[in-house]
Amino acid sequence: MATIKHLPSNTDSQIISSILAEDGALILDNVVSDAFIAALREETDPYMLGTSNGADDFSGFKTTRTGGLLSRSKKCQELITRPDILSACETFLAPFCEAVQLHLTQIIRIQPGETAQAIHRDKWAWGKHLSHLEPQFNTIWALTDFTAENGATRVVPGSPTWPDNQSIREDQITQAEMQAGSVLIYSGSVFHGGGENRSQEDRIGINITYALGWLRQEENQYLSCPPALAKQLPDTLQKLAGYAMGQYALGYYTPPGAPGEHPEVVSPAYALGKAVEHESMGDLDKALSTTQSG
Ligand SMILES: O=C(O)CCC(=O)C(=O)O
Ligand SMILES: [Fe+2]
Repeated sequence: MATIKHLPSNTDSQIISSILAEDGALILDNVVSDAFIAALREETDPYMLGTSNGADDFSGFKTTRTGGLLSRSKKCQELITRPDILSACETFLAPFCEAVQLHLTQIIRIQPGETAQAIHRDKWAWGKHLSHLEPQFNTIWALTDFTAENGATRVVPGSPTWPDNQSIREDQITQAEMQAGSVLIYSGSVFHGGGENRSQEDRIGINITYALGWLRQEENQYLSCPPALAKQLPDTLQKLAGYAMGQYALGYYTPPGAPGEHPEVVSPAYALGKAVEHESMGDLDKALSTTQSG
């Protein structure tokens, strides 16, 4: 049976990127401490406990999914912007974009009795239109141990290049068993799904995913974290959330107001009260350059 490689937390981003391209998944062991997890849970447990179970089979009738973590949790913000993860993400997605963005934040709590989620590719969120490229870099941070019994993510290593209609055999599936504080990194193309929870305990993970800057985000960050909240974020997070131009002309807006009150065309950063270049659509030279950046 295929296995998921376990690597140390300081693994080089190039190595992460090449294993991810081939296997579609890997685990970095023991990246964050128990104290970090406790602090994150203190911030997020009230929201998790206030979340109802999913309303369909895919979301899971015994699974809670809690989002909006960009504005709800400082510890989650730390995870989102970890330089080692961002660097691996940027290396992995560089062939397909100028900039990466935050795609979603979600605490996934699989409760006892939950059945296995259907095996899928996360990039199907955009339909089956992206078969030819890799749009996504995903993490699930284990907040509890992930075991075969409690619903550790099921993964089909080596599946990123398989056709969308490939039928998956049970013997091709393994599970991302890992200790709390470890992280499963997986691509948008690998076949995988949440596991069945046959234990008496919750399996809790925090799913933080990133996508090509020119795609629509799965979690709408402008509504989950509107300008009034985004103003309080560090610059890197504002940009990752989407409060920046995606590339030339991508994502500009026209501020509402009286005639002449505002510049006609501005970067989303303007909504955060930032000084922006008036009437600028971004970096035209970069957009028209014939050399590839990635
Ligand atoms: O919770 C998990 O282990 C994976 C869930 C998943 O793949 C999904 O909801 O798309
Ligand atoms: Fe998934």
